[in-house]
This record gives sequence, C-alpha cells and structure tokens, in this order.
Amino acid sequence: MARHLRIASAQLGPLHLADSRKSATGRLVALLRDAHMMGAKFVVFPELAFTTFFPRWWMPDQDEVDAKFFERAMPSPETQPLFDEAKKLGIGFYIGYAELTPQGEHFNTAILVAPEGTVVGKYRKIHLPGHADHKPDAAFQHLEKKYFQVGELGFRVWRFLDTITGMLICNDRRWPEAFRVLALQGAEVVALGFNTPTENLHYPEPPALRVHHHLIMAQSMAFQNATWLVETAKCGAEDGFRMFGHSVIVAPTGEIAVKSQSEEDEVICFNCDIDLAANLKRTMFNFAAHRRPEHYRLIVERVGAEITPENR
Ligand code: ING
Repeated sequence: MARHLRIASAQLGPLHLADSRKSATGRLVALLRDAHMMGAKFVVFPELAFTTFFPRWWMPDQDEVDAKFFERAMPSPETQPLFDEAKKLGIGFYIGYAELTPQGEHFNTAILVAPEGTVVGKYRKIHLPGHADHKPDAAFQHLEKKYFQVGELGFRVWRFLDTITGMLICNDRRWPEAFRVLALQGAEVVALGFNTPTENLHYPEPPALRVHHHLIMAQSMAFQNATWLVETAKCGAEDGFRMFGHSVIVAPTGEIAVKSQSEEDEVICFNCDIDLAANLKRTMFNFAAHRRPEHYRLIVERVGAEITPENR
C-alpha cells in the first residue's frame, strides 16, 4: 500500500513594514485552518513568514533591525498561537523566520514542527543572494548578505510524518548541489519557502522570465532527485515592492501537481503519493548504480568558474 501524505502550501500575501507579528500570525493561523479543512497533515509556509521582506531596506542601525525583524525565540508569545493551533489540529508544518541566537548570530532560518508542537528540525539558509553594501541608486536593496550569516547546519533530512523530509530556503533552489545533498540522504519530500522579487535589481529582466526560471527549477530539481517538492511564496506588493507567487507542489515525476493562482493568502493542497518516486529511484535515478563522484571533484573543490590557459 503506497504511503500518502496530504500536503498544503500556505502562500502568504504581502506583509508591510507596518504589519505586526500579531497580524501576521493571525493570517498564518487562518491559512492553517484552511489547510486543515482541505485535510492537510503537513503545511509549508513561506520564508521570513512573520515580517515583510526587510532585506529590501538599507537599515544601518542593527539594534533596530534586530528588534523589528528578528526572533530571539521560536515560538515567542506573539507567534505561539500558530503552534497552539497546529497542535490542536494535529498538523505538522515548515515555517521560515529571521533567527537571532543567544550568541548574537543572525540566520535566515526554517524549522520543521511536529503535530505535537515540538521543533524537530532546523535549517539555516546557506545560499544568501544579493549584496552587503548599500546600493543607493538601486530601486530596492537585496541585503541578505548584510543581515544574515551563512547557515552552518548543512543540508539535512528528518524522518517526519512517515516520510524523509528535507528543508531549503528560497535562493537554495538555484543551486542543484543543495537538492542533491538532500537526495543523497534519501529525501522524499523537500519543503522550501521563498520571497522572490518580481523585478531584478541588477538589470531589466522580464518578470515572466523570472517566473519561468522559478518553475523550471522546481520541476527539474524534483525530477532529477526523485522527490516531492513544495515551494511556498510570500508574495504581492509589500510597501509597493512586488514579489511573485506561483507556489507549487511538484511530483517526483517533475509534473506540477498544483499551483497557486494569486499573489495573496492562498492554500493549495495535494494528496502526495510518497512512493511515486520508487520506480525512478530504482532505475533512472538509482544514484548508487549510475553516479560517478570520482569525476565530480570540481564541484566541491572549485568555487568560481576558471578557464584553463589553453582555452583562453
Ligand atoms: N530571493 C530571491 C531568490 O533567489 C534572487 C533572490 C532572485 C536571486 C532572482 C537571484 C535572482 O529567489 C531570495 N530570498 O533568495
């Protein structure tokens, strides 16, 4: 009998600078209830789900940034209602937030919370896009390299709701290595929250092309690693700065099972056959039978591309 898990992607519309933790948590609780009515047992929320995407703002006062956007505890009194409701409904969830550790470290973090309300897994974002310097002439900033440290927990998986589940965050989906490390640990489901600007801050890029990239990456990463992939957006115009939606649940076959329609609060849900990947893992993507790591050394040893002298 194939294992099934009804998974929901709980997309969040805009959170503005003026929005409180309390109001954000209230919307997340409402999305959780919607997911429950759809029969979901696992809900994937977005990256940085309790605040606006603050890396778009240059804020030199770190104490102000810490106070306004970072969580010293998760759950905290303001976010506790989400954990209470999930426990009451018997739902496990993934959620992203800005973590400030007791040692003063700053991470873009995601956690896996069991239906009993306990945090069973933590991931700290490794691929931090954007820049650390102020770009005063740019329409907006993308200061993840300023506000966050590179995560040091690695890419890991956990036994979760009778599946092997891994976590990634946003820009990680642009780096195939991240998915492969999870798949090499047996990942069957990958949860990924994202906040992706509609506009490219570096050069003019058609917004439809950015969505195209998002969708082809999701489908190829799910297929090439024979995993379910749930990618959930925080989206819409936050203080006028638009981010795209297109939350998706992608099957190990690479097919989009369901996709969100709006750039607002919206829940999509699918009854995922976790064993759908069995044939792929046994044949086409039987890693043990087909991979040749002895030829992959450059992937680990080299950071940037290098052109050898004879090819210059
Ligand atoms: N956001 C974006 C992402 O990777 C980005 C940043 C967009 C980088 C487009 C490069 C191109 O989807 C986050 N939060 O990583």
